[in-house]
Amino acid sequence: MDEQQSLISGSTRDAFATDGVVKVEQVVDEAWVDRLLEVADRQLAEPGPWVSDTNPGAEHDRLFTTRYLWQDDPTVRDFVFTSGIAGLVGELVGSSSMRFYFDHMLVKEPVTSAPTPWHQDIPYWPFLGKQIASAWVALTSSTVAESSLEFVRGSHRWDNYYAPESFDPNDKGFTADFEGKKIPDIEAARSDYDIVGFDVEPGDALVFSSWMVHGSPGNAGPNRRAAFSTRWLGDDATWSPHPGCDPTVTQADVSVKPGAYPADDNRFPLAWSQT
Ligand SMILES: O=C(O)CCC(=O)C(=O)O
Repeated sequence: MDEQQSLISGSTRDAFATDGVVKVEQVVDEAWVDRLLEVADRQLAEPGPWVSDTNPGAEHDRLFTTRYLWQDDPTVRDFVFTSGIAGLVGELVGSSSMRFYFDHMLVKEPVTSAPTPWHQDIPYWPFLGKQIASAWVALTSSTVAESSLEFVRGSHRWDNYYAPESFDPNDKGFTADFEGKKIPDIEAARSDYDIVGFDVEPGDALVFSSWMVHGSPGNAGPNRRAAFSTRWLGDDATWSPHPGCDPTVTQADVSVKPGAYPADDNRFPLAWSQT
């Protein structure tokens, strides 16, 4: 992905602004995919501290996520700083620079019943800003019918901020402390929404606004579904810690005051800027 600018056409940028999500095909090469799959294997065998796991140790029916690996895992660190993914997201959100927030590995073992609940990312995070987005990179093939991501098209423009939902139906975790509006039951009224999903191949990226309502079904298929999401902060991001947000980085960890741009090079390093 050396020439990431040439990968994004004006129409892709327009689609991102209108829909809140785009698929960029084959933007991450096979060598990266293989290295990231090894990270997934290592984490499944020896999970880091920030894990959500619906069925620990099982080979089936398990939604496993682990996050915030970049400070300790050299592969993740390399991916964040050298793969070109930061620039891809920066171009799409129209920012002149991108700081990194965190990485998130998501694995659905074969025949997993747990869906990823419909949610918006931004209320989980101690930030506000419209140029905050994720790049979800497929590490395995998946179809919408099985376990790929779905989005409510244009929901980044709804001006809503819904209570975070835990990915583990048996453990509300940090989301329990949030006080706010519950997300509507999208699944029960799918035809009321403009839902768009993407079949993906390894190396495809779904880049989406942190305000987008999105989710995914369980994994009905016979193979593991794995994806690696990185979370990015553009020029308009402001530090906004609140009850019920992700505790990986708290006020005690940062040199930033609430309401300020997160110019903290230790916690939110600059990974890309427009030259
Ligand atoms: O992979 C999934 O099922 C969910 C991913 C997700 O919600 C995200 O990357 O924000």
